[in-house]
Amino acid sequence: MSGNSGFDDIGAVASAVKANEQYATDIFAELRAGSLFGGGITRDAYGKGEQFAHDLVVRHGREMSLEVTHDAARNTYLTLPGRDRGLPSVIIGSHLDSVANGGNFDGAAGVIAGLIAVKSLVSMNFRPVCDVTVMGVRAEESVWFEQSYIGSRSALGQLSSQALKAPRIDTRKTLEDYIREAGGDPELIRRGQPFLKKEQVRAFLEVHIEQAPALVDAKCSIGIATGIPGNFRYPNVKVTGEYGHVGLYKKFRQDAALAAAEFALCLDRTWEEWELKERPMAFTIGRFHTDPKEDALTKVAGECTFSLDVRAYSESDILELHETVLGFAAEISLKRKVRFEFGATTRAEVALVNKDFRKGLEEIAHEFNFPFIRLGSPASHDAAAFAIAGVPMGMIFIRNENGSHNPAEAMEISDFLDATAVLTRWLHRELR
Ligand code: HGY
Ligand code: MN
Ligand code: MN
Repeated sequence: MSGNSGFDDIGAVASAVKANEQYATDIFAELRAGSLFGGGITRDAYGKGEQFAHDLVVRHGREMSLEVTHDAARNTYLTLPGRDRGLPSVIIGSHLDSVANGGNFDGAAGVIAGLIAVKSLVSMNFRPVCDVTVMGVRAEESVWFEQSYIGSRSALGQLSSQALKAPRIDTRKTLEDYIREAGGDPELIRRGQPFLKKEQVRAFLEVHIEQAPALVDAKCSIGIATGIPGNFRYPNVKVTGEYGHVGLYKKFRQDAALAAAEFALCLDRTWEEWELKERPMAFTIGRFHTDPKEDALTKVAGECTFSLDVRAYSESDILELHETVLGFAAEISLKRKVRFEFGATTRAEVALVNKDFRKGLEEIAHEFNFPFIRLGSPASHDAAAFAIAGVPMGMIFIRNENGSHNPAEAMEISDFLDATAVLTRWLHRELR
């Protein structure tokens, strides 16, 4: 009995998910315990921390008798076979790496939500019409190799061969060497050989913590995504001026630090103008420093480097912001007699959520009486890589306190269970 016939009681879905509260709590605790390095949570891409997380979800997948597979990038796939295995599958997942000294929920909550959703469906004797795969994605955090969507783009045959050459910022070992040592096959990735062909994937659904306080403000446990911002990044912008004596008169200075600071403030003023015009964007200078070998209290800085991430929700806005950024650099270079070298760059396109999925998820939130808001994602997510590759995607956000990419990142298990119940019900409703 597939448990699918005429079965509309969403209460059964809610209680099946709720019954897994302790199980979910225990997995998060196990995950935290195995991710503690240097005092905080660090699941370094293709390092010990991320590998621990993949081993953990594989163990739980095996205990649930799911089929375990990996692809050339060593992404993890845990599959509940469907009634008709020839049909395109549904993939539910997120990334298992974290930033250094980050939180326990960024990415991992989406993989554990997938496990709980499958566990709940199985407990209801529900057999989906197609395969449902929980995916643990590799190396989503760009902090490690300064490349976007490594694991998901590899799975979809869309990772550039230049990305494979990228060194990890702390060890300088290349991505391809890490993939090889993890038992993967960088050559297959270089050839753009997809493990996931878009015609074989019916949907990609990602549950993820919000990583900003909109849901806390709105007093909602969940949010339904409308889109994921695209971005352009320059990890190492270098401004070169001239080192000089601390007493040098202003008109003779070629001050790299002030030039970089002026660039940042120009961009901040642009952000304020866009906010007034209700044009969503964001920019982040996460690193900003003079050269520690040369800088000094009594020297005018002759060099300053900084990282730049600029994101927005339409391709035309991204292009406009890119022109704006280059314009500021040109203006300030002339004015301060310095040189801006932007260096290597990466780009991720804007990704829109599939409208039918969004509507379906909102209907289900109403069914459960979960108050929710629609949200443009503040962060980028693997679901964007799927949408850009032509796989329809949807996202459910979980309210989380204290933001993200910091050790104070928090998430209530009850909010996690609300998001998981919506995910489970979507699978149950769409795949009967
Ligand atoms: O860039 C992002 O927003 C994601 O956290 N990697
Ligand atoms: Mn994330
Ligand atoms: Mn993140």
